[in-house]
Amino acid sequence: MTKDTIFQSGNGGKHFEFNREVAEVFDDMLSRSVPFYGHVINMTGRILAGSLEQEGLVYDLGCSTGTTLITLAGQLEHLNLSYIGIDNSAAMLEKAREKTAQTPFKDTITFQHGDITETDLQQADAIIVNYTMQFIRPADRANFIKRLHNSLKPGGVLIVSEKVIAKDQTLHRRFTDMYLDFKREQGYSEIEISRKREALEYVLVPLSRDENTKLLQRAGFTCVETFFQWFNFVSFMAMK
Ligand code: GEK
Repeated sequence: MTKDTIFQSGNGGKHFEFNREVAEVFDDMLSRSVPFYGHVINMTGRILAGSLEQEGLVYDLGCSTGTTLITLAGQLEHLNLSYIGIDNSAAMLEKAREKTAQTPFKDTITFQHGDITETDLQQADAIIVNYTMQFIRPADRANFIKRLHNSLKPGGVLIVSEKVIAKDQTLHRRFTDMYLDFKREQGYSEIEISRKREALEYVLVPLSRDENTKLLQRAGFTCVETFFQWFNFVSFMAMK
């Protein structure tokens, strides 16, 4: 895994982009920037194992380098599932295809290049949107989730993980401090942390846990629960 050193040098105040440079170090970046990343994938697998039938279709929207689908295909090998990952970064998908080609799952996992707010989805049994809705314009999120609801079969499962803001200012600051400590413990320097924060401003726009829950409920999901939270990172499960 190539080490993420992107923000060790200045990036000239540019906004964060999912380009080739980022794709190259993305797996290291994510494992050092998203607390309990591997655990969330593992819990997602457990949820799908308990909800899916023997056959089915699973989407991963904002699939990046394919880590989630490759891990799930291993964890759910006893089921006969097909997996589709969609991302609008060609560089991410190139990595995803390279990684998948080295696994036994090259026939079950496919990738599509596209904007997940516009791409037509087939009727699916499960949809995963991990750490990606936060990059969609807030005004577009209600429609986006409605589309996911329409694409799921009755009984289908939606998994959404997001960075969130705490509604109370003091708690928000405390949670943010916890996250900064996490990044320092992962070996990121103060300057790297602050440059990335600046680059992500207006690009990654988190909502609160309740706002996300309401979006899911308003889109028609009757059962919505959080199954994991680490300070300002939350994973939701919703069923149609
Ligand atoms: C993981 N889920 O490993 N259409 C398609 N792709 C998009 C869009 C869009 N409108 N907006 C952003 N992306 C992954 C991690 S990363 C999270 C997801 C992060 C894609 C973008 O290209 C990137 O690959 C991904 O969403 C977000 O669990 O970097 O914090």
